[in-house]
Amino acid sequence: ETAGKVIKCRAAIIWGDKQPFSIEDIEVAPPRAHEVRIKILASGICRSDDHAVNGTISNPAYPIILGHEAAGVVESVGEGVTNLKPGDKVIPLFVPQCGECRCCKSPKTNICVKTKLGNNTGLMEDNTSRFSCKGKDIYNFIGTSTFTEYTVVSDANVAKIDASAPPEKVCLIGCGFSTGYGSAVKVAKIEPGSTCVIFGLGGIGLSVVIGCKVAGATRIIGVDINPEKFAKAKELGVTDCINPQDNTKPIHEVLIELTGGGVDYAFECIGHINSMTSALLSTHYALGTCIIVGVAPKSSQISFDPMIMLFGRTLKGACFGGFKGKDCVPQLVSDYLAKKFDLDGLVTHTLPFEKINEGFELLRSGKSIRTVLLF
Ligand code: PAD
Ligand code: ZN
Ligand code: ZN
Repeated sequence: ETAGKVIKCRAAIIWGDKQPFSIEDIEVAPPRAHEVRIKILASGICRSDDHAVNGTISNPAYPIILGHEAAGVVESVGEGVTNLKPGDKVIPLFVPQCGECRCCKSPKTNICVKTKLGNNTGLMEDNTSRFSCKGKDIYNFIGTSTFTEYTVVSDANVAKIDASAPPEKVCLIGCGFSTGYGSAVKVAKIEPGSTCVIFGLGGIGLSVVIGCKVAGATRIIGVDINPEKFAKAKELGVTDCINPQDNTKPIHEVLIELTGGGVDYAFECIGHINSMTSALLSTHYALGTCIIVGVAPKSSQISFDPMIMLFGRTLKGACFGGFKGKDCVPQLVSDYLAKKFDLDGLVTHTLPFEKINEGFELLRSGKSIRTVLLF
């Protein structure tokens, strides 16, 4: 019985700017009102975690526990938590769903006012931390923190899932898979017969590919500077692979020629401002839509001739594939179990949690799509 008590366990801590992960013994305090303590079973490594390590995106002061793509089991719940109980299998949500704010009440967005993306305080709602190590408080990451054996999240940041779901696979529904898949099926709402291009064939881009395929796109073009990504992309449904470095012409010109005037849908899944502009320019000038999924470095700016928007192109962006987490994550897990889509191919590596630094090396060297850490 651990309920109500401090739990001593291990976590991967980043102590300072650009430092490696350090496995430490930590203390995890019991959940307070409207909080849930979760035993993490599996956690994927996403490029957004690496952005946080590098300071590419804004993050709070160190020390911090990163990680946001996981599956686990509820260990205990705080006062006022009525919809979850110990033993429930869950996925933590980095985009919460409080159910009460203006955004949550609108069908037009999945963002909730409690979302910590871009303004990560690293603290719980009462401005305190549940993690400590060597007498120091440790910050959390975008309402989740999953590179730890136990975490505490707000009850707005957790979705209950089917008890039979394999955590080492469905953890990807906590970020990468849903982000890409939803960008295709929910944000773009691709029609059958569409032509699509995906810039960046990592975990996010390949999940867009899976969504394009499910939605019935007939031409799916993949763009990446790492040709080692092309074999898996083709397996998942990409019809044409292009390396921009093999062409002397700008990539958008290549794509406009290849598609007879531009694509119906372009997805930027890298996080580079230049490829965001290329993606926009590769869409058909009147009926094309560009969706920005990649996270660009903080304070970057894009400029383009506004005339390119005048004939009706659409430019959008989305977090977490436009899915409201509590409403959609349980269904996505059920759809996975019902084999409506297959995400197993995205998991190229599994490692014991202690080897987290090795997992990040696999991502940085371009060798992995997703590495899943097992606890
Ligand atoms: P990843 O590193 O696995 O994939 C990126 C891919 O882009 C790799 O295959 C690279 O080889 C390729 N690439 C790099 N530079 C170029 C270039 N100049 N031209 C073409 N290809 C290139 O990352 P990921 O798939 O985990 O994440 C991709 C981005 O999406 C990243 O910026 C991440 O922070 C962002 C993201 N957004 C959300 C969201 O909710 N919007 C969620 C999760 C991740
Ligand atoms: Zn992510
Ligand atoms: Zn809300």
